[in-house]
Amino acid sequence: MKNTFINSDDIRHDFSVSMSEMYQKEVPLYGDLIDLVSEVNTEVLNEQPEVRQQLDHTGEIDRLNLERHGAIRLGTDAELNMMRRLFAVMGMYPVGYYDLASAGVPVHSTAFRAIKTQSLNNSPFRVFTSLLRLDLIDDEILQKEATVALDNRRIFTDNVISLIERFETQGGLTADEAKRFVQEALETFRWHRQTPVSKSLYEKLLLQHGLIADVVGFKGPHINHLTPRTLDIDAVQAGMQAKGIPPKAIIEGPPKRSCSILLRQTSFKALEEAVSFKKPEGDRLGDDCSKDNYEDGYHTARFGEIEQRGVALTPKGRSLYDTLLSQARGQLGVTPSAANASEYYRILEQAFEDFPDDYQSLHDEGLAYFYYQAVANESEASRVVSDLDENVLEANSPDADLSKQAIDTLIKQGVIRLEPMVYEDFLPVSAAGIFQSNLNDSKQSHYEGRSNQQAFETALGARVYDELELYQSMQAQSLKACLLQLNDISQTGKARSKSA
Ligand code: OOG
Ligand code: NI
Repeated sequence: MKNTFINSDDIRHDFSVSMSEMYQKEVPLYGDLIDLVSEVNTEVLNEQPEVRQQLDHTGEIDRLNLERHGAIRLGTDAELNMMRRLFAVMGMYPVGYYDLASAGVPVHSTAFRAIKTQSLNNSPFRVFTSLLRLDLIDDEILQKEATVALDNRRIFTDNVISLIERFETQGGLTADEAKRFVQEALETFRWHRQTPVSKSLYEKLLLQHGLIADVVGFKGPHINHLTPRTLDIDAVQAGMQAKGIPPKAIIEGPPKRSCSILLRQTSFKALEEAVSFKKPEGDRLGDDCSKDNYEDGYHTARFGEIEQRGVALTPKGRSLYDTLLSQARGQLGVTPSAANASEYYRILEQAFEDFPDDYQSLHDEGLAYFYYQAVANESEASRVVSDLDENVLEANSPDADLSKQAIDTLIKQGVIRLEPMVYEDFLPVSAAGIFQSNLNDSKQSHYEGRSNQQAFETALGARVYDELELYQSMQAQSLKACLLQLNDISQTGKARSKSA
């Protein structure tokens, strides 16, 4: 008898719910943040029916209150490789490559996420995953000590590894296996108060970089934040202050606009948490966890974040975004901070006046990605379909300009509706800002950044998906489906008038 396997989207959904429950217990302030976000979202949906309608048309309304993303930091190639296999069980694949060394953070990263529209709507949960670059530490002795510490840890349970192998050989997991998988996988992301390293090693690592201490100093890649999606990040930022949740100084990303683009993010500051460092003599006593083998200390790394997502940009739109952002930062002249926040926002808003702020222009100028939806009735559909070039109708016209013109006309005639495609990825400059504001680092590190996507992919054991290609193909598919639907509506119309 053939086993029935659980859909990966459902495993991902269950995992993200369990992860959120675990994190709310570990970091109660994150629970307060979730409450605030859901209050603000309810208000926006009540007061702005057009926002509700748009989320309804794109299918995002149902996913709004689900978690959006989390982040982890890994220490070795082998950890990254197994993590890829673990996420594949949940239908999450590596998308994008982010080099953060050039921004002073010694990691490179990818995001594990679903890649199909329907899967994203079933569960949008994603994990920003960074790999530490010990090759950037200039102190050779410390580099060796860190390598030994990382080589000695095991971040995956034996059970999760056998379930991953089972998934790979069977091609899926049964209901019972999926349930065990979620519980076992969660162990990797749990917080461990007792460190496997001594306080003195931890402090040396900390002096190199807060991030190195956060990875090498712990038993596993504890989830360091979870991020719900809000429909009004400015309201949440203000609300945090009012609720005594200490916010990060500035909102990263583009300025406030009528048509949100890409991603805006802010967070509450990382908490100082009590940890127990292994005493040097504790090493000789093996895994004896008794209190006597540990001494008290503190670590700062875990926080809560909020994001507001907007439309995904094409390469042309993205390059305009990058130009305007760096123009604004250049004009400010220093890193944006609490001291210059209002000045920074003013400059940013001014710079972004050059970025069209209505969906029609974003579409017509090829700056953003959209879903195409057929909204014609039978007679309209018959009329436009009979006028259309066969090639355009089958979405395989060799003449791109002709197609574009024909589609633009259909949009103007109101038989095709445009809906913005939400940006599912991250932004390197913003990510660096998030890292920095949560590491409690006063110094600014510099790394002679050789970006190294190839080494990252070798460690991963796979190529990362190109996010722009994914959006492009989602848009192309949606256009094809939309034209097909127009054709269907028109055929139904014809059949009906014949039989009448
Ligand atoms: C990841 C920081 C980046 C984001 O949303 O851009 C990030 C980390 O702190 O490990 O999560
Ligand atoms: Ni984040």
